Amino acid sequence: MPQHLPVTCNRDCIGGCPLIATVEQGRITRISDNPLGGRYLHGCIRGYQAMRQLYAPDRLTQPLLRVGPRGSSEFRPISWPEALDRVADKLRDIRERYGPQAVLSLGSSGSCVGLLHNTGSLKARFLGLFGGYTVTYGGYSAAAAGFATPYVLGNAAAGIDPATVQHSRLVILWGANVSDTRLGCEWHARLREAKQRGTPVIVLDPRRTRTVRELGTQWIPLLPGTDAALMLAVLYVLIDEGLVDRPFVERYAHGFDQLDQHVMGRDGTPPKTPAWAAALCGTPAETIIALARLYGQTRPTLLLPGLSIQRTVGGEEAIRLSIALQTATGNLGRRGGSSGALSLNIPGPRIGGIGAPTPKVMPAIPVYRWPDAILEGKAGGFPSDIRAVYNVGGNYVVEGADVRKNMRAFERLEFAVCHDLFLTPTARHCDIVLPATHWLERQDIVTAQGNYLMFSHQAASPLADARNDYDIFCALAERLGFGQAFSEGKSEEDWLREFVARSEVPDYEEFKRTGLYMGSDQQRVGLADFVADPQAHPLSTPSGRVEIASEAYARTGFPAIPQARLLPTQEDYPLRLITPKSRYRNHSQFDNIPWFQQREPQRLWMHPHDAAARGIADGQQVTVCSPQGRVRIPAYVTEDIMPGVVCLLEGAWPCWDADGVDVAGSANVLAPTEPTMPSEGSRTHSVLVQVQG
Ligand SMILES: Nc1nc2c(c(=O)[nH]1)N[C@H]1C(S)=C(S)[C@@H](COP(=O)(O)OP(=O)(O)OC[C@H]3O[C@@H](n4cnc5c(=O)[nH]c(N)nc54)[C@H](O)[C@@H]3O)O[C@H]1N2
Ligand SMILES: Nc1nc2c(c(=O)[nH]1)N[C@H]1C(S)=C(S)[C@@H](COP(=O)(O)OP(=O)(O)OC[C@H]3O[C@@H](n4cnc5c(=O)[nH]c(N)nc54)[C@H](O)[C@@H]3O)O[C@H]1N2
Ligand SMILES: [Mo]
Repeated sequence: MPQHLPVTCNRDCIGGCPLIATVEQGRITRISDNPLGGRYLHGCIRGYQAMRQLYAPDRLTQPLLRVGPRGSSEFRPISWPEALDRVADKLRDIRERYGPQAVLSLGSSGSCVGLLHNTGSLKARFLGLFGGYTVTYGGYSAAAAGFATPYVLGNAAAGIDPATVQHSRLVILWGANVSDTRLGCEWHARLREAKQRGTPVIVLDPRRTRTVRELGTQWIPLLPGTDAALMLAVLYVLIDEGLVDRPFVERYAHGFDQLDQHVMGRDGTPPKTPAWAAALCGTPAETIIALARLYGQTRPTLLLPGLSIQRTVGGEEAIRLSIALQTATGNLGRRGGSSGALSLNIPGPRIGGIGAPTPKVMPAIPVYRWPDAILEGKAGGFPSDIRAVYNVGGNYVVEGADVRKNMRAFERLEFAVCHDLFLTPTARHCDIVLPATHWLERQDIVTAQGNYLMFSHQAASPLADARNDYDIFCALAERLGFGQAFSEGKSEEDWLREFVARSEVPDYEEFKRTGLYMGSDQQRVGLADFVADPQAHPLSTPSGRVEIASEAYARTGFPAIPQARLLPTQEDYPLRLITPKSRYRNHSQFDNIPWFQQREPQRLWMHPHDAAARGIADGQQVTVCSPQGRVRIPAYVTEDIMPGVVCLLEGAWPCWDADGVDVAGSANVLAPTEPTMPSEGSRTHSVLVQVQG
């Protein structure tokens, strides 16, 4: 008899999905939607096909010790006791000689939505009890938004439940490609329904994406990194045509006048007219005017920014402006509207989790600059000199900007250890690689981008000698003398029961049986209480209101009001490269699995004008160059991308030819580690390149 077990991906698509694994004779034969998820909660290809990752022939089965140069695949298998002894000894030795801050913690997104099997919190717990470490801050995903948003909205939860789209009369997907990137398991079905209902869904993206085709009613192309300029021009039309909701602005916003002056050019800068923006964004002025009019005349409007618009140079300002737009149009805190902040910040049901202590020694570096921190250390202004890396749930040699620099940084280390399922390029740069289990091989509770929780059963036995990250850390903690503090003597099941005991979930067994717990309110709107009564529920900003102008932000050295900060192209590098997500990968995951790789071969998207100017034909091999490196791959000549922009989906594992050119199409070979400021965040959609046939 086949068994049907509720499971949920524990990976970084910003939210899990309720799924069912069918197990026949000890083998998972199918993964499909959990029917309790109803019409709206669906999985995607990476979940339905997760068996291909689970049963991949290149899964790591034993601990490995490096015997060749860093980056080579020369390892020899060693036993678990030997591997654990070596790691514990080396960590102890480094702590004694240099102090705990010499260990840099890397990775976390591998399994990042599980409450127990969480590559971020387990590592933080372990290294915290170890006595400290150098931590990274900011995150690759949303450093600029994470930095800028509190200046505007304080620490309020500003997201919305996806079900509130039912009430929207206009949807603007500003750089969000939910058909491929999901951002939670519900958006796709909710937006498809909105489109079917006749709600206009406008997508602003340099590419005609699957989202444009499946969910959109209009595609507005714009040059990457120019969102702030286009937003300013939308504001210009709103102000000029009297479409700003003045009573709303008076009541809820602080400093709108200053932005008004800037937009209208009364502060000595040019007016931010649609024609002004058209020249910068490559979007016709009439299109901007029509967008602004429709937006200004339609309530409620949902503006959903993608994370992409803030992984650009000046991305901080794009997010500040999207909040300003939703405030100016009176859509913030209203059902069917949104705050314009990244939608991700609305808490799910209350539940416990495995905590991590904050050690006394914990200097912090911006994650985007981790290779610089290793290479430059204190002499370069970083807070520590790093000698070792502990990597769990990350493949940062590939995912961090500037792959060559990342490799140089690893070469500088005395010691590097990682847990992973595969011998990734990062694992190849480590001294010891410990084989970790897949999420289908352990049970956990998984959080989501919505008011629900999922229980994920163990549906397969751990492969060969692979171990749970939790068990690996328990064994190491034991050797380092803090075993009891790490595990508290608890098993996996003990932890999960305890999390539920600290939750609003009424019945552990029932939750485990169904795999899904739905919070009672699925129509939550962040900031609704503030909008209902701003005196009783002020924001935690200095003014208690939405800070369109922020004096505190001005102290970071950037203007108090959001302004467009554009990256000019350079003569040698006239094309703008964007590096978005592939539908068939999670960052670098699945790139080693042929079934996924074949579905979307790495190609350089290029507009016919740019191709013709260089004598490039579709399918032809091209070389993409930046100051950081060179990539050689086939061109994909298509009108689905704007002229002046090229696109290489992120996540391919690099593969070098004899001249040091990457022939796999690994986007970060081309990206610099110079961050966007003041957040020091990633800017991997602001890369300048040249392309040659
Ligand atoms: N399939 C898949 N889904 C994922 C992930 C994955 O690896 N694979 N990763 C998850 C994670 S960790 C994150 S952080 C999110 C990331 O979510 P996002 O950052 O939103 O995803 P991206 O694919 O980088 O970009 C989304 C869209 O923005 C467009 N774009 C690029 N630059 C610009 C710009 O300057 N302006 C505008 N308007 N559009 C621009 C791209 O063409 C793309 O279609 O996705 C999550 N979902
Ligand atoms: N050019 C460019 N670069 C980018 C981005 C971009 O858009 N463009 N996106 C950025 C973003 S938003 C992010 S979040 C980062 C993500 O960067 P990474 O965190 O490096 O992402 P992954 O490639 O998914 O790496 C996760 C690793 O964890 C392993 N893993 C999975 N599950 C487990 C587990 O349970 N235990 C252990 N021990 N390991 C596990 C996987 O095999 C994989 O090697 O990349 C960033 N890099
Ligand atoms: Mo991310």
